[in-house]
Amino acid sequence: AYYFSEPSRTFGEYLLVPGYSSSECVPDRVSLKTPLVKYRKGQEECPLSMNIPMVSAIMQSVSGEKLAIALAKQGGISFIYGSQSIQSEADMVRRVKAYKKGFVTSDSNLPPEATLGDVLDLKVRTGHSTVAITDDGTAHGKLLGLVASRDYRLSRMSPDLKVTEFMTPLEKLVTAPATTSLHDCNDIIWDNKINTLPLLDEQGHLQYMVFRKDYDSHKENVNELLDANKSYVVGAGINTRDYAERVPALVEAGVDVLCIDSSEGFSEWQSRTLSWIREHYGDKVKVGAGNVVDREGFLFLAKAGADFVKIGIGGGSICITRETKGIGRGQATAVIEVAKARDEYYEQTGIYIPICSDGGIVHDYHITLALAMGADFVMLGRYFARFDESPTNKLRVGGNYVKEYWGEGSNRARNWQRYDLGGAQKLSFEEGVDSYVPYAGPLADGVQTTLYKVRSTMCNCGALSIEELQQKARLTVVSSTSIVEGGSHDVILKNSPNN
Ligand code: MZP
Repeated sequence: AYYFSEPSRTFGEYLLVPGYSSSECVPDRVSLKTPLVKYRKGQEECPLSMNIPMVSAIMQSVSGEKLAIALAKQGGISFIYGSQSIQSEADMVRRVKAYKKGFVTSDSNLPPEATLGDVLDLKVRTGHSTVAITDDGTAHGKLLGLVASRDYRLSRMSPDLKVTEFMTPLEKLVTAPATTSLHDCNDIIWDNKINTLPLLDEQGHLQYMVFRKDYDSHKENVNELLDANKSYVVGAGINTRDYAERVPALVEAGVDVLCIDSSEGFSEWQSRTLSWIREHYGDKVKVGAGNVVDREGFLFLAKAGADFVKIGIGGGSICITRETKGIGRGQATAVIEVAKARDEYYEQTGIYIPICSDGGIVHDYHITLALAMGADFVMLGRYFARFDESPTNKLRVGGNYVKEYWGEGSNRARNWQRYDLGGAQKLSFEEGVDSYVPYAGPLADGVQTTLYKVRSTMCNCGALSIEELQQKARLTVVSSTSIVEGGSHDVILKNSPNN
């Protein structure tokens, strides 16, 4: 047998040591944009990227269509669960794709003096969660309107906010939906035919529409504009058994990216699935593979043609694979090793294959740790299951609101394909549990708070982008005694149920 010389570790055993942060390094300026699929880094743009480094788990209790839309609005991507019939999975994808972007807000209230003729050539100030619309497109122009995200108040207090002079009167505020992607709006165009204000992202895709008071009289034209090609990005899970039927159905439904959903990805089954997709669709269909926990597993899937590689065995909150089968690896160690292999592969081939840390995120800072260790994005199950938009029941248990959350390897999900090793078509034993998680309200609020923490930690490390974080991060293993020191200690908590 081969023995690894170091014990495998998980996120809770690490901390980031702060680096120098300049006054330029403020959370509002941090970009969380990240690649989703492989590309020739330095030579071309990544063909599919995300504005935030979060995707939702390929699970019945997590990624339905409602959550997919809510997460896409925040700039992330859901992978619709594959443990359902091909027809119903494709229908879910189709419904997400059919959902039109845009919103109508009753309090849209651009200043009355901003007549259409005045504002044809507007530019938007970027970098803040507030967008000031001025007549000459500069900070010195005449204020015509403000578009603010829900975290407007936070950003208003930010010392870096340079549009303070535009902040009054507040009645001129137009409230846009909570979003992090407003940071990315870099262009704004008045369409003088329809009295609307489309906010576009860097790729020129429509993110939000702001409507004038007289919207009603122009409704029909607006609906036309919410036209063509403006749908949310959505992913879907596939398995290594029925891909020849499932993949065409999902592609036909308009899916943007696929992922082979398996508890163990270092297998011939995965390379067969990837080869079939390449044979039938070339590079047009994007597909991730996994899960692996080491260098060999990564290189195998990279060479087999995966567009991204997912990392993690046994670390999921509902997972009992390590207990039942004795396989797995501490998530932090797995991410660190795979990230190193990914970087070497890039140096040798010029191809950058994004990697995803899947499972085991307990605290928000674990996301930052995973990114610092080299992950391009994280996949979360428990985290998203807690929100209103997850497909499960909200119940009251012991005086508290909870949501149901069950593993794909539980008897409830019976996703035998995820654990398939080529034998009988059944789940021979359980590898997951059925559970409750504390209810956490709307997804938008939760994700924004989490990402504010991520951005803040990145600033403590002097990083304004994920790539910079990966270069600058300094990590330390912590002793079990210092983990105790990290929580509140030696005080009597006022709100403790024991008092
Ligand atoms: P977590 O975010 O709840 O900690 O973990 C979610 C991840 O656990 C999923 O993305 C998937 O990789 C994994 N998972 C899903 N079902 C099971 C199971 O039943 C499981 N064992 O391990």
